[in-house]
Amino acid sequence: MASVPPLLRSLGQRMLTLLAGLLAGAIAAILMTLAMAASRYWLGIMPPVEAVPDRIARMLDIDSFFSLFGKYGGYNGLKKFGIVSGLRGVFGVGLVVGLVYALIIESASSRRSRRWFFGASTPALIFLAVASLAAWIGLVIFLWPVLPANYRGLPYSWARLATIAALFVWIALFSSTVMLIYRAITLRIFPITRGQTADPVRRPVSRILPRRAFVAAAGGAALTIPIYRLLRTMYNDATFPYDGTVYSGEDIEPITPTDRFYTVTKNVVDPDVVRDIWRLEIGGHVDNTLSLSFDNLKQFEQVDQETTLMCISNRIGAGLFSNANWKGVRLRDVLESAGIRDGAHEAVLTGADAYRDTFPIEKALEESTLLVYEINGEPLPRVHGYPVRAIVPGMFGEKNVKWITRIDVATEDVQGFYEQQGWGPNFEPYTRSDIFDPRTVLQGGSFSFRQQFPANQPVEIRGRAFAGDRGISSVDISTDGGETWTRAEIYYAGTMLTWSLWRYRWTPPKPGEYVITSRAFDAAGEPQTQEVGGIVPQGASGYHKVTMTIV
Ligand SMILES: Nc1nc2c(c(=O)[nH]1)N[C@H]1C(S)=C(S)[C@@H](COP(=O)(O)O)O[C@H]1N2
Ligand SMILES: [Mo]
Repeated sequence: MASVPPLLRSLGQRMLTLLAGLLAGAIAAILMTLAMAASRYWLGIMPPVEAVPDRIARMLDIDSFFSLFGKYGGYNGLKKFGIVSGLRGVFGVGLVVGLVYALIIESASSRRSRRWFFGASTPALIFLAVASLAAWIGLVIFLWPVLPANYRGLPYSWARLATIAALFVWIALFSSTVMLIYRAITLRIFPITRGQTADPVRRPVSRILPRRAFVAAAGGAALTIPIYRLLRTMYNDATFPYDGTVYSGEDIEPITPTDRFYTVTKNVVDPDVVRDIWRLEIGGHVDNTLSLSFDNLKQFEQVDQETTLMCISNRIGAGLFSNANWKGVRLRDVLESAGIRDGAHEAVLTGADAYRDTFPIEKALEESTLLVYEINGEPLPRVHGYPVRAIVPGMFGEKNVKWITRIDVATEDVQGFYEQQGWGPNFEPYTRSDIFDPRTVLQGGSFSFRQQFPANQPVEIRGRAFAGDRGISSVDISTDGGETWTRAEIYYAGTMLTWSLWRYRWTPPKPGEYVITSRAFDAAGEPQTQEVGGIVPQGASGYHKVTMTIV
């Protein structure tokens, strides 16, 4: 040891203090992650790990959104990627802050400065305070639109404050942990150097305490266990298994059984709303802002209404598409009790997940636009928006905001979650029809029936037809790819707001390939367009053409 030159020795010490900084930063990041996971799990507060990807998703245009789908394995893959990047980000920030903290505290100016709590020098304290404040303010600004999220259904006005407060607590916890751990694992000594007598000011240097560092590292490692368990529980509760559930198959019924109703959600873990703390706030351009409890809401006249919902991403022949009986109250009655002021332009609906969508005030005042709490005679299940969701007939599923917590009346154009990406501007589905029975398969971009059929034996072809809130008057079927048409039988008419189900019995004359297709007419007699359009940006159009092989 004696032969190690003093310069090298102090360099070695220097490296060790940087390691101490990294360790302090890592432990602080782990503790903050635990605090975030616990807040999300028990209090429903959305941590930046989840909020930043959610915020970014709203800023992407449709093309980037879909190319990310392709890159990360669909919506679910992208959601996972978002969370994993968030967790990595937190850890990365932790390491950087810890390192910078160590550098500052071991700098010449720190060595001359006074020490405050946790052994932090003035420059180190200023660094942490400025970095924390900047992070807090920066996050509040960047995340502003998603701050009202609260996955336990804390009322909208409180939810934003709760998130802002939680951000403060998480960041403060992180910063104080960096200080505390760094202090705990290092020892300040006042080395006696040669020439001491020439310099009366004795400046401290830090030396790492290996045993304490080891204990701290072990403690940090141990904290990953509860984090893992919380993340595991939330993973099991996540939307991955059911997001994108379709209602397809040859057994489609007029009313979709609740547990088979199609599902789409932007969330990694859906809201799990506590109904007793939940409120529906009405605000914006109204005479009186309201905060309605579930019981308050039920005081309005109750309505039962069958309505079909369909996602804008539902390709022709696909199943993001279902029909149910809903019970609730009219949005109009609720808005009128708040008093809509002159100049109202749009209704802006927000959910407990800070999902937002909008539609014209005229639509909000329509008789059939509802706030519902029952589906098919049972309370709304969690995945479909418990305790209350919007039903907006004639517009794509996007507008039917689930877990609704707030409605604002706006005087200018406000953009919804998907509208911001560039979907729309028209959110009314094209009239469409498709064949579900016999079962079809999509291969290389074209549909065919899964099985072959014998000649001269009748086969029953069934399908559905939908025209938003324009109703279906009739459906034609063609067995020659659209050359000639025959009227199909509508065996379930539904209402103006629902799909109709149709069937046609056909006896194929001789072996060969036939292209079966259908075209629906809305109640006004307008035919379905045959112009093929993709789902972007206003929903799909065109005929569902299915090849039938007769043997
Ligand atoms: N709060 C909230 N509401 C939402 C969504 C969401 O992610 N969050 N997704 C929308 C989309 S894209 C569709 S298609 C429908 C799906 O409703 P469902 O899952 O009950 O079928 O909900 C809409 N409402
Ligand atoms: Mo959707």
